[in-house]
Amino acid sequence: MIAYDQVSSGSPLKLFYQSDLVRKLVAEIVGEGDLFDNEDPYQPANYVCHRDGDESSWHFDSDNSFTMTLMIQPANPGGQFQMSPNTRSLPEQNYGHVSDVLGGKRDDTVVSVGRERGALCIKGCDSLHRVTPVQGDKLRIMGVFVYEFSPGVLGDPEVNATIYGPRVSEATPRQTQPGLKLFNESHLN
Ligand SMILES: O=C(O)CCC(=O)C(=O)O
Ligand SMILES: [Fe+2]
Repeated sequence: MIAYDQVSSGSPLKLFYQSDLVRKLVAEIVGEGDLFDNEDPYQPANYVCHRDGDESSWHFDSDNSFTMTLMIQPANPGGQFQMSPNTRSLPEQNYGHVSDVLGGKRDDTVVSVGRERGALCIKGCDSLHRVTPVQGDKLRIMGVFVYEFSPGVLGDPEVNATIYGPRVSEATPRQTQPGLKLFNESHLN
């Protein structure tokens, strides 16, 4: 993960994220009203890089949110984005079906979503998904963007510590004053 504070201000990743045009376009697609930039120091727009052998295992993204990714450089080969659409339908968790997908018993429901360079993906939180292992020397580089439905939202410091490691956990006070800020759950799954 290359966190927001590590990306230079003139970077295309930040210009894209901060663009009113992009924010409005995404708000129209999502259809839940206005969107706001996340105000966390680390989370708003990140690069996620997968090297040879790296993968992301099956997971759901956090509830009540959407996730937006932009393929910057696909791997070759591997690094396929796979999903089993609508594995759950909250509040129904559909554990039986989830278990079958995880156990490889419902591969018939799994689709590979082609991600060419420049492909933007906006998805909800009900579909199990993963990234298959990257093979070879070509780095898989994905941009991940976090927009919010209300202003002033920060990331959860504990989640940030897990995602970004000691650099962040050592810089973040363990106790935060309740009620001052809204924390999202992690969108950066
Ligand atoms: O890198 C990807 O293709 C998807 C990563 C992911 O888990 C997500 O977009 O929620
Ligand atoms: Fe995810």
